[in-house]
Amino acid sequence: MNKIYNPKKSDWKSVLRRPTQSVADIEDTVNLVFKEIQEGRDTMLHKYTQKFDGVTVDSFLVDSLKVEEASNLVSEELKTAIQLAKGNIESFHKVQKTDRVEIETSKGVLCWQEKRPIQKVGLYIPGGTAPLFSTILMLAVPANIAGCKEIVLCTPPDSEGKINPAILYTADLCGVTKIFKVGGIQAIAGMTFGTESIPQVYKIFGPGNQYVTVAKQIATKHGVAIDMPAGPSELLVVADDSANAAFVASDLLSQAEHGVDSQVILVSTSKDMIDQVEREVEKQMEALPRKDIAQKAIDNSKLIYVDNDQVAIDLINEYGPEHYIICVENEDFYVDNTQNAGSVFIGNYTPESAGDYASGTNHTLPTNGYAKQYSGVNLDSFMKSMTFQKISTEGIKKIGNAIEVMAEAEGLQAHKNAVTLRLESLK
Ligand code: HSO
Ligand code: ZN
Repeated sequence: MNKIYNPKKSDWKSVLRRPTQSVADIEDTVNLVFKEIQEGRDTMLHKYTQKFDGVTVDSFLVDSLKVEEASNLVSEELKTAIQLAKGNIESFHKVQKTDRVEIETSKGVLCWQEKRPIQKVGLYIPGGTAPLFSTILMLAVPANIAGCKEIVLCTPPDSEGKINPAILYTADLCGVTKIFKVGGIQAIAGMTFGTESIPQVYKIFGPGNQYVTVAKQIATKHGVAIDMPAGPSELLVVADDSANAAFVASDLLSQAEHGVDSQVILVSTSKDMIDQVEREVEKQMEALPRKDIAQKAIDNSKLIYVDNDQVAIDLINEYGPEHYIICVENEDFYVDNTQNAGSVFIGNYTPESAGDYASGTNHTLPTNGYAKQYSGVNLDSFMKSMTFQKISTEGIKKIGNAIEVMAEAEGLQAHKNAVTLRLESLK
């Protein structure tokens, strides 16, 4: 781990730099796959599933019988755990519902705003080294609460053409309407354009590798919205002597095991805590099945000592972590002054894993510093705000002249006429 003591402000940028990924060469591949799938639809989905996943599937749509079978392959213990998590995620996302807001801006001019669901959404769940069925809870549960009509899920088949039973079980439990056995760029392209099998959607959610990430960006050029620009997982912990070094180390490792490009950072006003955490990380690492992955991420990680809380909070706000754990005596200072973070975990008994799985908050969060301007996925991500207005004769008399004068000044006579005709009809 890299220890850095009192970095100069002018060095913060380089100290906090994330592992970079190059997208230039990926973009050409993605554009080609998009073009072919737009034209060749299912035929091209088959071609790319063979090419990238090395399997042939007879049908992309997973039939309901297979989904039922999968349920028998998931242990009761895991089902109970998933149900507990679902309940908490449901509760937290239900309270995010808002009432319509309404005001009579001028006498007879009634304006209101309310949220309506995005009708068709697509969820992408990666395959690979860890089957992240927990992400289905984070996406399908709020999609359902929002009232999305079509909730499509795409996930890649394994080398035998199968999907992990926990993914199928969770998707079914959370009200996914259709599950498709297709992954990578081809899945994103399929949901962007629609094929014979896959419906076209209006917004695509979910994490993925670099190819999926670039594909989602390309999808936006074809009129599809996406949840947010995604990147490797990140965790920043701020800890002082009141923290438990073993707990802190376990949290850092929990994110490090996601991928070799994960980034974990400890910020501390205690040199002793930094040394203790470093020793604990080394100790706990040994027993991890995903040690090889975690070790690479830990090699890039940083332990940063700063003199005082104010410098610490400035540095943290400059970084804008995806996940942020606060284990300090002066907890309120950090909580109140945090400006940029995806999700905040407070106190010695609030591991990030809680938010990853079961406390109720969403784990689909802005990475790469995007916490400065993006929110994590929440109920609103599945809705759009619409405005409505109704103007009475009294109302148009009240604001009509202002509209006429402004339209005239912009040189837009037809706009003015739309009001003038009405005002004259009322004389
Ligand atoms: N920490 C990940 C989510 C996750 N962790 C899923 C475990 N499973 C990104 O927020
Ligand atoms: Zn995680």
